[in-house]
Order: sequence, then C-alpha cells, then structure tokens
Amino acid sequence: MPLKSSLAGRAFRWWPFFFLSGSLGCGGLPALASSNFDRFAENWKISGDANPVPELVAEGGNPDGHICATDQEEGTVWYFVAPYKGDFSRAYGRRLIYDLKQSQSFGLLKGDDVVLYGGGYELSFNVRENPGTKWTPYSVTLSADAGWQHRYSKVPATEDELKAVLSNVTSLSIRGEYSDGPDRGCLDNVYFGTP
Ligand SMILES: [Ca+2]
Ligand SMILES: [Ca+2]
Ligand SMILES: [Ca+2]
Repeated sequence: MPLKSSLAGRAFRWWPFFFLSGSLGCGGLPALASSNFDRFAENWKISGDANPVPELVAEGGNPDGHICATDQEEGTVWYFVAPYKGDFSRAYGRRLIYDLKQSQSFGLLKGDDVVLYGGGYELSFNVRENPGTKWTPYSVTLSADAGWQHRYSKVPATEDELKAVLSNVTSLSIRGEYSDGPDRGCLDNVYFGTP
C-alpha cells in the first residue's frame, strides 16, 4: 500500500516533465526526441576520429549550449551520435532537423551526412550543402522519396525499409566533419520526428 501510493505520486509528479520533453521538445517544437544542449551534452557521443565524449560549450550556440568535437586527423570522418533509440515509427513522413557549423569551409569532404541504423539496415542521407562557419540549419525528411539510400550500395531505400529502421532505431549519426585537415564541428537544436 505505501509503495503503491508512492509510485503513483512519483508518476504524477514527473508526468508534466515527460510531456514537455517528449512531446514538445526542449525548444517548444513538437518532436519525438530532441536535444538543445542548454545544460548538458544529453548523452550524445562521437564516433570516428575525434574524442568520443563531445565538448559541451555553454555560449555561442543557436542559442546557448551546444556540443562540438575536434578532428584528430586519423583518416576517417567523425560523427555526432544521438542517444535516440527504439521505436520511432511515428517519425515516418516527418523530419529530422538540426543546426551545424564548422571551423572552416574549404577542402570539403563528401560523405554520408546522416546515417540511421536499425532493423538490420544502415541507411544514409546526403544533404545538399555543407555547413558554413556560422550556424546552418538542416531539414531531412524521413520518407523514402526524400532520397534515403543504403549506405554502402547506394541503392535507394524503399518505404518499407525506412519504416523498418525507424521502428527499431539502434543509432542515429549526424556527420560533424566536412573538411580535409584539422577542423572542428558543432551541433545544436536537434529535433527527430518533427512535422
Ligand atoms: Ca542550444
Ligand atoms: Ca577526420
Ligand atoms: Ca578534417
């Protein structure tokens, strides 16, 4: 009896928090998951040739807190890795949006700009333009006709394949390195599954 009532009290107390963070997103946009880095790095990581723990920078984001990483120049390309995992099937037809900036905009590297892993697939999306040295907004539509493809074969992904990935997301990576040579990239305002 005491346990039951205390759990109920706890659930009630936290409900407004989950509603705000899960449904409206940190900055007020509706999204299934979002990160604005205004207080901490929100469990994001780095893959590839940069420190695996992103650097949280409190000022100068879009606005305020944001995360950054610096290339270690070991011959690969590094990515920001989201903590978003699980069933995001409701995101199909919605968008992934985010803001990027980089320290330089010459010696540009091509690459898979967004990579979604899940359901046995690795699907990638290439954005049209690389980020500038000021905050650059991106919007990637989560539908097959937007241009998702299998990462290595480059075969276009079907609606069923993208839905299979979204229903069991194991990783979402956003490319942070766009330039040959020493460079640094930063990320802010990620909304996954926003209209
Ligand atoms: Ca921010
Ligand atoms: Ca690199
Ligand atoms: Ca580089």
